[in-house]
Amino acid sequence: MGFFDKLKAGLQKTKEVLLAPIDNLFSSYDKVDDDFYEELCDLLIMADVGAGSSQEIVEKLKAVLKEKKIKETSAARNEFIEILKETVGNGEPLNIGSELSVILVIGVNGVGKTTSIGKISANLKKDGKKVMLAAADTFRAAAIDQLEIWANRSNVPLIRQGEGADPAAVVFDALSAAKKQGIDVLIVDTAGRLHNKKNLLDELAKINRVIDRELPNGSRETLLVLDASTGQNALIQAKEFRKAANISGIVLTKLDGTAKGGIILSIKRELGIPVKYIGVGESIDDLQPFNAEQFVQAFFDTKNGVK
Ligand SMILES: Nc1nc2c(ncn2[C@@H]2O[C@H](COP(=O)(O)OP(=O)(O)OP(=O)(O)O)[C@@H](O)[C@H]2O)c(=O)[nH]1
Ligand SMILES: [Mg+2]
Repeated sequence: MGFFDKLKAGLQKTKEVLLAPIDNLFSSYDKVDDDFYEELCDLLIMADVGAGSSQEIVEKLKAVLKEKKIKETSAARNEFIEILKETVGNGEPLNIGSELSVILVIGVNGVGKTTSIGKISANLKKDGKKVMLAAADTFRAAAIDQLEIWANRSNVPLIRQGEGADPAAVVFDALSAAKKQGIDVLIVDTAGRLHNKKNLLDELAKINRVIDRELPNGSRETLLVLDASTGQNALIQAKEFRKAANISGIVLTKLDGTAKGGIILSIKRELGIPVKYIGVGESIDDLQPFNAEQFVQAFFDTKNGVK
């Protein structure tokens, strides 16, 4: 199965709670009216789109339909699809320069940081980049071993120290090794769980200071990994991490099998950060750069039925 088919299959549950009721709504009304808009807004909110974003989508639809003098729900549906496309925003490419670039990967435990790093390495390697990984999640020995498995899988070097080592020191080592070996992209795995939240945010700040010092002009990317199945909670996590890091992109994982994929419609508005990758499964090719056009197409492709 190609990525598009996996995406389509993965979005199935979200379609059941978001698309199917909305399609029912569009077909149960001939013409749009206030009740229609109100019901549409409720359906969006129930599908984890978030109250603010849901209202904004409905207001935009109202404005467009008024401007184009559209009253029939059949024509309104096409305008609705266009608005959703706008709302998810465009994917943006990774900020990778011609010199050594660093991708710092952050997020709470279990969201899919290490797995995503493995998949991004494989992606970048396919594009001809020389990739290196840094195991800066030193909180658990198993975390380091897990990253090593991914490093071996995509055949890229890994810089590691022992469990409990200072993560900033691991990053320092990795930066020196990467410079010596002419690496294009160094990807840094970080801990998602520490003794407390303050430690975690302080540690990230320290890692950032090391990168600032050792690679002042290098291209930087800080990817926050969010688990789509946590729905609106993911936004709360994002707001916390923002306090410690300048997040440049979101990796939205686990869109497969969740009914809460509607979260993707509130990320741009609530965070103003582009979604750069989406994940739809556990294997190496299940993470791809985000493409809004493809996403919306997969979402509305009902050739094989919504259910
Ligand atoms: N279904 C599905 N599972 C995923 C996806 N991405 C990651 N996972 C799974 O989620 C689990 C956690 O992934 P990890 O990569 O270990 O998460 P982490 O953020 O590194 O976790 P910590 O190291 O504990 O902070 C693993 O079982 C992954 O296989 C995805 O897109 N879809
Ligand atoms: Mg991990």
